[in-house]
Amino acid sequence: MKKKLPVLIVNGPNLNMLGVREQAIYGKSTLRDLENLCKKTAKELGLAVDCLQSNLEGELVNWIQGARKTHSAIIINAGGYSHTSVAIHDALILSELPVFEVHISNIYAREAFRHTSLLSRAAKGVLCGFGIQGYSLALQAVANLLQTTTSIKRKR
Ligand code: CA2
Repeated sequence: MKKKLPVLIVNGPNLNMLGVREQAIYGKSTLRDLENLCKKTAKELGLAVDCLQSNLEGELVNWIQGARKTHSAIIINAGGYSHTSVAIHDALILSELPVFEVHISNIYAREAFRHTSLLSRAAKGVLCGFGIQGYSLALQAVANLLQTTTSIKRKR
């Protein structure tokens, strides 16, 4: 059986500050906890993950572009760039990979400027308000999708 490519998990600006401040909104978990949860969930699902975080928009774009041939799917929380970045939207479309967008908080229960994500049009699914558990749910969605895709391919 062909080995599955890893899933790229991309976190954007300020997510390196998780667990340090604003615990009422984002919870107590740190970025390290979040990444460990992703690795544990991925292992249970028979997937591999690469976890990256950057505060720089261009670096996020470069990683997404690079994932086209090396990864099977992208799970992204682009932080504040979700609400502003045409460049990240375009890179996600160009990647031609299945994309799941995650937000730790429920962006619709917050300030109006957080209610629109420019990235959602490029996503197969959006999870928000589930805390860091949202990343596990997104990995389950990826696992289901890849299984379906593989079995459809096998049937042909
Ligand atoms: O809810 C989410 O996951 C967000 O993507 C988090 C972003 C925010 O700009 C989005 O609107 C929603 C912020 C990243 C985390 O910022 C922190 C700031 C201080 C302390 C901890 C995290």
